Amino acid sequence: MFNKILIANRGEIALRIICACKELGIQTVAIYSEADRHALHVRFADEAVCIGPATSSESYLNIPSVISAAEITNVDAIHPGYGFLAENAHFAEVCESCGIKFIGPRSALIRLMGDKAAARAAMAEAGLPMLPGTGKLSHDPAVITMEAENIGYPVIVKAVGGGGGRGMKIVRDPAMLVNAVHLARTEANKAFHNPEVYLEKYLESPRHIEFQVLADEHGNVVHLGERECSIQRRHQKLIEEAPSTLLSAEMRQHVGTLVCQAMTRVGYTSCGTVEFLFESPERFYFMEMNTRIQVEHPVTELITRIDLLKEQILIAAGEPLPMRQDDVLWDGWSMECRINAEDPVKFTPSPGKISTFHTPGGPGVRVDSAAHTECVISPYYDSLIAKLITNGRDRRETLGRMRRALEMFVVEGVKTTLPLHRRILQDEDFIQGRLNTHFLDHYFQDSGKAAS
Ligand code: MV4
Repeated sequence: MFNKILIANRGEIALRIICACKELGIQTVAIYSEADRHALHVRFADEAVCIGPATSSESYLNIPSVISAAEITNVDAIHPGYGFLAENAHFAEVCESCGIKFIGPRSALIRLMGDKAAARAAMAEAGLPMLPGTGKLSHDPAVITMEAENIGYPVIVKAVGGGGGRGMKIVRDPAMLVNAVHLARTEANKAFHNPEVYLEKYLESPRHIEFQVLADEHGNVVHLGERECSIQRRHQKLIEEAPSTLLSAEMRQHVGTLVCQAMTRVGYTSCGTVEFLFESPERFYFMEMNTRIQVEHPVTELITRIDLLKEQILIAAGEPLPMRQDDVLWDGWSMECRINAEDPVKFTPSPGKISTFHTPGGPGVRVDSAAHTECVISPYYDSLIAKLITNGRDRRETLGRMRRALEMFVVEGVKTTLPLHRRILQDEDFIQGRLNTHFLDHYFQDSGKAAS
């Protein structure tokens, strides 16, 4: 087992990793930027190392600084959390070559899944259903035109180095295709330093549903069912729940089995998430795979009673999974609202000092947060200040708990997405579980759709 782990992250996920380490009897090392000197992850870790100035690129993203902190504190492993270096294959490779265990899959698998065209090819080969689409797109306008004709309009242009929606272009009119591809390449190059793009058939109003997996280093793979992530705005998820109102137990088992087979075929290890677009309860397509622990992992934890962080760490330590697929049981319902320090209308960050912070409690309520009264929400980092998660016997009870918890959540001093969540939780379509990825569009003047 690991003696000591360095946490290469901040905020709520750094605290969540510390929770898991404390329960496993593992020592923790926090790293922090000059802006985070007084942050809670620094207080709750056993040791802490300042690694640089507030700017992420000079601190949490600075590989030599992170590795140096790991070397001087003599840790066995690094947990990257989500964001920052979590899906940086080069960083995982550096850890591997320094004899520090990177808590995640091997660098080769991070690299594979980070290349969205290569991931599509690998997962198709491993048996997952795919939308009609291309590999890395040619530069020849005639070839591009022919590829789109073969797929059939509308098509969507996606960045090979992207994921999460940046640099996407929807094309409905063939006359716009070549220009859209050019624009997408330019944006992709700016955002990911990679101009490569690919085409996919565009689905008008799919649901975004993802499957959680755990795979150990001894060939055992289990799936923990799905999370419904269709409530998003500008490719940022706002609300997630488990299970999805769309899936029957039979479909869960069907998709879960395919996902486990695919993970076995590519030799995946660690926790991971396979994202799908669902066109109907029976028609679904692989979209991409995330090789990290995700923000929304608590909804799965609450209905399976499996501690995903503990399992991820134990897998990295070489332990065999303690459960088999038949041991994975789902009980009740859970939902997560992401509370961001943002203007809920303009969706612009709202940094500043929180003057009052009161979190709700009571039955079926969990709050994962590193915020507190008088804490400063820095403009340098992600604006997530808390995850409010509720669970209950069924969706109705879970929603009722979410409504009263949202009423009793007080954040003063910065603007937050709390009012938006309170509104969504009263929406009749939402209450009935009638969701798709464009659910939030009618809430805003600007349609929220990507430029097409
Ligand atoms: C799609 C899609 C429809 N068809 N792919 C990818 C990243 C995720 N954040 C959004 N993504 C989508 N990929 C195909 N083949 C629909 C979305 C999508 C979306 C697209 C444009 C504008 C807003 C959107 C909101 C949610 C999902």
